[in-house]
Amino acid sequence: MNKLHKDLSNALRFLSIDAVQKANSGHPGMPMGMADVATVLFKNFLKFNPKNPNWLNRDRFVLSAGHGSMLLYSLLFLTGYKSISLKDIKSFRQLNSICAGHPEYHQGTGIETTTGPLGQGIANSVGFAIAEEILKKKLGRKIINHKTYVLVGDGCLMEGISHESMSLAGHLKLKNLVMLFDNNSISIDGPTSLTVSDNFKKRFESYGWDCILINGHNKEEIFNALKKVQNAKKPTVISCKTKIGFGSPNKSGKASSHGSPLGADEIKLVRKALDWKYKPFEIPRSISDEWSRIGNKGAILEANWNKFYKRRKKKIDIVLKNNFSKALKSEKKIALKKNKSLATRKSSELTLNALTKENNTLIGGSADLAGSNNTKTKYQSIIKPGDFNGNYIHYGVREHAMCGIMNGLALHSKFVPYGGTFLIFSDYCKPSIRLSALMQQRVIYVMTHDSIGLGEDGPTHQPIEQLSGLRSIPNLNVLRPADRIETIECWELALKNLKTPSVLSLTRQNLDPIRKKYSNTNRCSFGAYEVLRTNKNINLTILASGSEVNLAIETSHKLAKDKIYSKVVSVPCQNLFDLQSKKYKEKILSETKFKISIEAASTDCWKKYIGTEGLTFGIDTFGKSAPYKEIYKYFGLTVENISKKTKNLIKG
Ligand SMILES: Cc1ncc(C[n+]2csc(CCOP(=O)(O)OP(=O)(O)O)c2C)c(N)n1
Repeated sequence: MNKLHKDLSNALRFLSIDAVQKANSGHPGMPMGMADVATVLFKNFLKFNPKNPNWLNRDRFVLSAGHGSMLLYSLLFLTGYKSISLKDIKSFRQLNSICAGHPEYHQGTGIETTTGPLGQGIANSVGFAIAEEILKKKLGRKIINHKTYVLVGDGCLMEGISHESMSLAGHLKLKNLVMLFDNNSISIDGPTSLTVSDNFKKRFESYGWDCILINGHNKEEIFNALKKVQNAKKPTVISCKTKIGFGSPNKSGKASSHGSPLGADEIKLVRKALDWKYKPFEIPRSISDEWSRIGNKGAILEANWNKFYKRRKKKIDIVLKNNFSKALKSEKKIALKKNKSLATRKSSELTLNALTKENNTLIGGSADLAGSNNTKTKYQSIIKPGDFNGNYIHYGVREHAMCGIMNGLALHSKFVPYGGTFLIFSDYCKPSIRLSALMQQRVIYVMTHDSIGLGEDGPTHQPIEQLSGLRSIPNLNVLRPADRIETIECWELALKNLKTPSVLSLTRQNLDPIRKKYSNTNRCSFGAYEVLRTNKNINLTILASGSEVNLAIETSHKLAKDKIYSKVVSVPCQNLFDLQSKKYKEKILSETKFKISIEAASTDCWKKYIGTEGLTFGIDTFGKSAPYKEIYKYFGLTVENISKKTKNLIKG
């Protein structure tokens, strides 16, 4: 091993060791084990410019094994990213430090995505690689031609999402995707032989990936493997046999180096073993200069690229332009003219038709439910193996991967990914939905069959607690429109909220129109708004969402016959309503003492609105298998039952 390589990789190791020791928590083992691979990658292959972390044609480096975050922070600091200083490294894992426990995405910092939940980074990187291929088709190879490198551990590869994502990546022949597998055979509980006997090579090859086996501490082998993948015809795993905690006399190769500080005494021994004579956090000038030189090369690369980019900038801006407003406005007018009973999943399809006719930054898809989720429009074509002219992805029955991949698509450039499945399977998507919200990414989840209204498929397919659960995720808009106009408005909200992902909760069954007059204002943007009142003076407020707004309207009319006057409030988005002014919220909620809510799902999230004098009509058990009108009846979600109980409440 030559001296320069040793110095460069040891700089990464010791920054990581010292930061973890100072924080008194963290994971030194992985950075110590993968320092050699990272050094060769950044020194010889990775195309990046620390002066412009947003450079469109940079290679993406994703640390899926997010617990090894100090490896990434050390690389970013040493190569000259402004986002991370030595002071930041010294405040690793402290409040508000950019060097958080696990990498947290912030645009323009070099941290490409938030990782930590193992395996997510793999799905994200498949999204990056797909985005690269689509963009390359649209803009040409001189503008877009880069790779995505994803560093994964044994843990990432044990997670189901790795199987789903890698299988799709192999199928699509994502030759620009390179996985660096930290094959150290250690995880937290000890050797991976406790749990895994996979033949990795066969596993990867069966997905359609190439697999190169190397010694992850041999500079030449690392170099040769990375050189080979520059002309890959398939996605490739470089399986790097490494020693976790490399250099630690007592802890290397052991789980004890995985997730705790090495300890002062052991660190002294590592310094000796690796011949590192410097104090904690000290990087000698000669070594830091070398790392800076590595970072500085990127500016030249970008400057050369810029020559082409500038020439074509106008065309690129047109290709990447999102102009959704015009399409949505005219769709609203058309919808009012053809106002008939329609399932909101169908209304969503009609909206998407209008959107995809004009815009090509929308990348649609579904987890094998394209026809049921109504996500594919006549203007979209399919992305196929090796052919990225299209804008619709058949994700297969891989919900979790779909959502992680959509995060990658959104992070990569200006693409707006949307993908469909049944609302019940949001449970299979949740870890990635949560990350869209945490990363403030505009990802749109089209979730149909959103209640017992789906009928005969029964309780396994009928969402109950999903809406309440999703609504409690910070920075996620759960949009449940009641008719075609609300569906258009909800799509507009999903597209306009650039830093908030959305779940569109849509029905299988037809719904009668609620909104019959054109309004320029997006009324759903208030989260809740009045759709009907049976008198000027009222003594009841009925809150409802989606398919239950019609039920609320009928109930309101029935109660009026008994001189109980009410207003009906459609609540397409609780999250947006909660953000309204105090005055607006009071106008909606404080007019009457009595309030009831109707939603064919868990009543949990309605309790905050109805107060102690109210009633919630919903379902707090599992659903039933039957024709849907019978199930509504079974759970008391009928005009008769709701009006009877409400009358008792008010009249005592
Ligand atoms: C989804 C998920 N489950 C569990 C964890 C907790 N966890 C963090 S690291 C780790 C073990 C990872 O092992 P490996 O990938 O081999 O990392 P190494 O020990 O080589 O650093 C676990 C279970 C997590 N971060 N994410």
